[in-house]
Amino acid sequence: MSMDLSNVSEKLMEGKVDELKQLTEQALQSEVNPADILNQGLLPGMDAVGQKWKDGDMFMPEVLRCAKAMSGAMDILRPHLSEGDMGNAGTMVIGTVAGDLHDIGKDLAAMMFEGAGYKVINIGIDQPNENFVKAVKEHKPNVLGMSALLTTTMPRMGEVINSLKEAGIRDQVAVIIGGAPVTEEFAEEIGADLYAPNAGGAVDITREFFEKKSA
Ligand code: B12
Repeated sequence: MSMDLSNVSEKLMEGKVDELKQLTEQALQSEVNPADILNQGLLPGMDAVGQKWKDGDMFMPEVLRCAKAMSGAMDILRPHLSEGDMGNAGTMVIGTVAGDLHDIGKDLAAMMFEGAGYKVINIGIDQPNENFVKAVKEHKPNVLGMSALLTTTMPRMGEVINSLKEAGIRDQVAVIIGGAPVTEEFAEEIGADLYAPNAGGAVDITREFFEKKSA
């Protein structure tokens, strides 16, 4: 059944967590195609949030509320989606490095990648270097994301990259790093493939990276 899903986008943009959950459930009960709920309702809403944020028309607390609404709706929708519905952009492993407990930015980045059709494995905060390597071996992602918010934990990112080299798997994965103190120069210095100053832009530069690679 088809249905106007702009109200799904609207509730997401207003950050109405419970109302969006109800709406998602109602749509499923009315036999709206789950992939349509995602592609015509949630994703355009999240895109618009990302754009407003970039333009300075929305602030962090509102963005977080929208992200929470998206996440709640996805919990309801996920069991109804087939692998194909989720998009096949690839797989991402993402985590915050050892000694670092900050996860808000990492989770936003994870959500943006999920929204762009990635299967995202979020390994959490304070992850020892070897856990990143283990996760890359296990899940064979095409993207590895690392987050650090402290100048004292940033060096862990370079160490993980070195461990990937030692394990002979560095070339199998594109490494993208982020977090407030991280810079483009730092990314270059430690041999990361990509750096993004914000979560919205991260998806775009990753897409460009793979397009260039396959050209
Ligand atoms: C919230 C917060 C906390 C919370 C974290 C809660 C949580 N669940 O995450 C708590 C209270 C736990 C905390 C603790 C500490 N914090 Co703190 N914290 C912050 C604060 C205020 C906001 C961080 C945040 O969430 N920002 C919002 C998100 C959305 O932004 P973001 O993380 O930068 O992420 C964006 C981008 O960077 C990017 N991104 C982030 N990660 C990734 C990953 C990838 C792959 C990609 C592509 C993009 C990406 O995308 C995101 C969205 O655009 C910052 C100040 C600041 N302005 O940054 C200090 C700050 C980071 N904290 C700081 C400090 C010092 C600490 C403590 C040591 C304080 C203390 N003395 O106890 C502890 C350390 C704990 C630890 N071991 O990690 C300092 C760091 C200084 C430094 N340069 O090292 C800061 C800068 C505050 C300051 N000015 O002093 N903190």
